[in-house]
Amino acid sequence: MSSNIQKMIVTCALPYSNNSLHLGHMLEHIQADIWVRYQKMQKHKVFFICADDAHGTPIMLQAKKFKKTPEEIIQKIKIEHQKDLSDFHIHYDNYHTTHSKENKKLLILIYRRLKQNGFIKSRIIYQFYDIKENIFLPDRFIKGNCPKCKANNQYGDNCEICGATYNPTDLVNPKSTISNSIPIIKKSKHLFFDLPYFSNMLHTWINSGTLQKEIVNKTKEWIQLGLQEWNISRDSPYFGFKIPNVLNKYFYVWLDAPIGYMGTFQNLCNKKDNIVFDDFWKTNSVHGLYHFIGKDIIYFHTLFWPAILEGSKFRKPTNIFVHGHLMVNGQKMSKSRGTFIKTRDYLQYLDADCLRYYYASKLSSNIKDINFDTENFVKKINTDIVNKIVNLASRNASFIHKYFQGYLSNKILHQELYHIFIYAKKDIENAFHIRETNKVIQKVIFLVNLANQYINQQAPWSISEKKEKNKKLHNICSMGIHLFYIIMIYLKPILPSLANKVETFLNTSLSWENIQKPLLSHKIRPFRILFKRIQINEVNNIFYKK
Ligand code: NOT
Ligand code: ZN
Repeated sequence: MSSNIQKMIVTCALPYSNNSLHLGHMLEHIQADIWVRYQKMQKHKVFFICADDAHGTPIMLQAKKFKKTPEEIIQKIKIEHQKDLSDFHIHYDNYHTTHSKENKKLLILIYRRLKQNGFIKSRIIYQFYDIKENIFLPDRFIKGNCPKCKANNQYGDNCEICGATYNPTDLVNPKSTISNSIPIIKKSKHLFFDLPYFSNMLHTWINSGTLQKEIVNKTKEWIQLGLQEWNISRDSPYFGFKIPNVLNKYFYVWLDAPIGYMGTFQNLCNKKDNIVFDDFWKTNSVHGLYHFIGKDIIYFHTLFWPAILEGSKFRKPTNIFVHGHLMVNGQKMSKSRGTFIKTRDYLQYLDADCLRYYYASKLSSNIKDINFDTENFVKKINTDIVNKIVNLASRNASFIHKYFQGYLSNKILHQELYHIFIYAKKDIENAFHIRETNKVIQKVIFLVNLANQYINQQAPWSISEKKEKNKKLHNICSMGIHLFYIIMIYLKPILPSLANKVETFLNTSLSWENIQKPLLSHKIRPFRILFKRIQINEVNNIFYKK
């Protein structure tokens, strides 16, 4: 096995420091965490990293509003984010922040290299400026009438009514959303990254790899339309890193955010002496670099990010894993409908494993949106986990304890059935690897149904002869436990908390390499409740609470 052990860095998109995490974020973190846990069970060396995305105008304005420093805000939010993630059993090897010395150092190194290589240009542009607040206005801080359909209250970048996209200076009757005043147009010199230069390289890169089809097509479309130079600077006041030797200018948050992947990894290397930064980031690195992201930020990861890396002589990503958005009962999450759920609100009522299981049952390798259907959720958890999976253990364990002192028998009674479970391994491995966890769950449910049918047919409860001495009873119930054991190995990446309890109950650890080794003559512990049935009103407490 040791010869094909791979080393890799896996990331999720870095959550912004200005808001709490919600169930939409969890879709991504759970998907990535399952994948990483699976890879780690295969003995691959995975560094799973993430960080808070700490810079930008919104965070600065928020700090001002609460009379705090941005540093105070981002520190508090980081603690909250990390607690939420760990309570969902998302296990990062390092969780850092983009507002770090490692990130600053790498950002400046990358900027210097890009500049030396001639990829940074400067030119004057005209933007809206709020004279009351003395600040240039980002697109999202200007509202006005759509230049096309005249709908009012539209943002500076696109119209939510007719879908038109435009420049903020095209808006009719523009207003600053910060001070409500009418902004003036002011000029300022900015720095641009020469993205168009990389068009050919990007074209080759997207076609050579293993990117999802939809992503290749989307990116190709953008390249064909013609790439634009990318403004990487922002005027003061801003919360971010200053650009060296340029007065009153900061790096745009979207430049230092992806570099945050590297900064976070650097920070991990600083803490551990056996990981070498360059091994992973030099141009010819053989190690993996995988980014899990949502479909709203494809652009940044298939255009800007690889171009920045190429232009500054670092390696490019191995793959970008894109997922769709979360919907609730068929609609976009919405605060007014009561379907915009923060992770903490969920955790107050329900176990993290319920959401992990539900998302896993829906997630695949395509970028379609995932619908959270509250009734289907309750049904799936109760039927699959409680009635089928956990019940398989409980209905057999009671006999093992009552009549056989907790020892499993020394034989596999029905080899044929047992082998169906073992042979499922290949399909399940493949499904995990290509992120088709919906198929993993389908296969597991197929197996658990077989196991329960088997127990129903054998009906251990109806064996009436002296039970203590009854080999048949012992073998049937042990068979049930063996099958449960295999199922729980398969489910361990998805349900870490349940797997943990099962390890205690089965008195062994659930590991992939032991799938073929039954627990013959093994002593298990008494069965205790492993999973609680959930109620629709618990779920409605979370969702439709106003
Ligand atoms: N904070 C951003 C967001 O959309 C994600 C940044 C991910 C890091 O929530 N970057 N890149 N590229
Ligand atoms: Zn419009």
